[in-house]
Amino acid sequence: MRILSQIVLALALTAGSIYAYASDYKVGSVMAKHAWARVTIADRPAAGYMSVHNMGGDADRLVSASSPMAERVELHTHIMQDNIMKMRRVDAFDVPAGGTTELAPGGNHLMIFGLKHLPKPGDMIPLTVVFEKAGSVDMQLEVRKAGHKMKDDDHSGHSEDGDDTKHDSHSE
Ligand SMILES: [Cu+2]
Repeated sequence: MRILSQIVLALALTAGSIYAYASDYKVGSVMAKHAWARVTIADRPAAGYMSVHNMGGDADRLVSASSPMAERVELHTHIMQDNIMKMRRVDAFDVPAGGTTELAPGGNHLMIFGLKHLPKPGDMIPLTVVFEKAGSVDMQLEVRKAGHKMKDDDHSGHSEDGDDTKHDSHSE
């Protein structure tokens, strides 16, 4: 039994990427969980989501992200303007001390531009996220189908399709 569990552990370690979605990515006192990406169609940017927990006593900020699989990654948020949900680029996402910052559909998200190839659901997008204080951490975003919503999402009234159309205005 003991030997078996050691073998299982060894397999799990070598096949790390397969279990990436279940992984927590920790750097300093910051931990990212539930990292996933929504990919629509070619030529449209993908969106990256995760929960960021700050277990430390000092506020931190997510200041940038990049991927070897993409041209660039921007930090975006949604704002209501004249009753229309719009996306706006921001410089950072605050991660308060002892708090959680959610990157989720309809709110803060990472916008992934210029993917070198179109990933399929279940594929991974490698991503490096940089925190002002904690430093940088490498992670994998699990690709999910367009329109997918996490069960614990509660962003009612947000249109997934409209969201995607507005991404076009960001492409230059
Ligand atoms: Cu966006």
